[in-house]
Amino acid sequence: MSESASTSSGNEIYNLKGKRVWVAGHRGMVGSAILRRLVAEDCEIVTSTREDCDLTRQQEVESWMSKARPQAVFVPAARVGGILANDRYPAHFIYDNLMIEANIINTAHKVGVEKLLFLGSSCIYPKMAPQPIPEQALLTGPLEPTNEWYAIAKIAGIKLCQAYRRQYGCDFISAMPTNLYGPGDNFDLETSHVIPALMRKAHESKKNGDEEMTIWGSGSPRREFLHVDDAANALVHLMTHYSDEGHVNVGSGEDLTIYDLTKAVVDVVGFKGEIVKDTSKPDGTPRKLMQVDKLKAMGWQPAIGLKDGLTQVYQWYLDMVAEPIAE
Ligand code: GFB
Repeated sequence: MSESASTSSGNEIYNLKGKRVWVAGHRGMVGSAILRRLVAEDCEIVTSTREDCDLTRQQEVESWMSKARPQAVFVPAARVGGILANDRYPAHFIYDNLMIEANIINTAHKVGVEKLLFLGSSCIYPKMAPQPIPEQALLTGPLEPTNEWYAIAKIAGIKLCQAYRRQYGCDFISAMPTNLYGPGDNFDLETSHVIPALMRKAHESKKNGDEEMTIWGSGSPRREFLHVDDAANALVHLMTHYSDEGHVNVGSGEDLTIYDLTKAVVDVVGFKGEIVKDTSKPDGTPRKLMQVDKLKAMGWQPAIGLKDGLTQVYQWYLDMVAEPIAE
């Protein structure tokens, strides 16, 4: 668990102690971080596997939730992926995400869930949003084309929470995390996000004795990163301290170029070769640094700096995924 994790204190409006809490999507990187964080909350955690309940199927979700009767629900469950996966599989990204969120949110209302936290992503904002991006920038301009399918589904999720709050008085809230990384990430080079991809490329290039490694795009886009344990801490903080219609940004408040990120990753991995740019691959949105004043005003701070976070995740990768490097 992150050192930032702490049990909720002052101004708490929803106490998780003794509650039945469902983390939908607990096997993913974010879901498993929420599980680790919830240990400090003294609640009863319930989980479901795909065999118990396929979240894209309405009947299965209704039947499972009616039996499990969760009082609080976290919704990190989603089809997620990096820039290329979003671009290549638009139907998967829009359909699966719409189904998952609509099924869970509608059923949460039907079975009387007390509190629900839905997770979106910083890609919901317009491609040319002001930086840092305030929550109010939502729906003020065109989206980044490589991920508009995912973004539209996630915007629909925010609107579902708002609609059920307005019409039925449900205490459903939404959080929009920035680009997350951490243990349990996807290291597949085609479908992953940038940090696991760079880590794997640097590791394999070092192992093979290559003179260079290739990154996608120009290296100039800027991204903000947050360790998933910091994100999980923020999400539990929101669950226990926030109840309103507006979504809340979750980020570190700092960004860097992809080229500088690459230098930080190769430094952690110990790859000494050249960094080559493949400009046939997309850059995506030029910058998406989120304004996190709203969350910080509620008493949350990130605790894991990027360098420490990368070092920890590389160790996890070495322990759990990588082929060792023969010395
Ligand atoms: O992490 P990433 O795939 O997602 O890419 P996005 C971030 C930046 O890193 C892009 C560059 O400019 C990529 O071109 N990059 C450089 C690489 N080398 C690599 C590499 O080897 N692999 C990958 N994946 N990128 C996604 C969205 O956007 O982020 C989703 O598509 C979602 O909707 C998610 O919001 C958090 O930040 O561009």
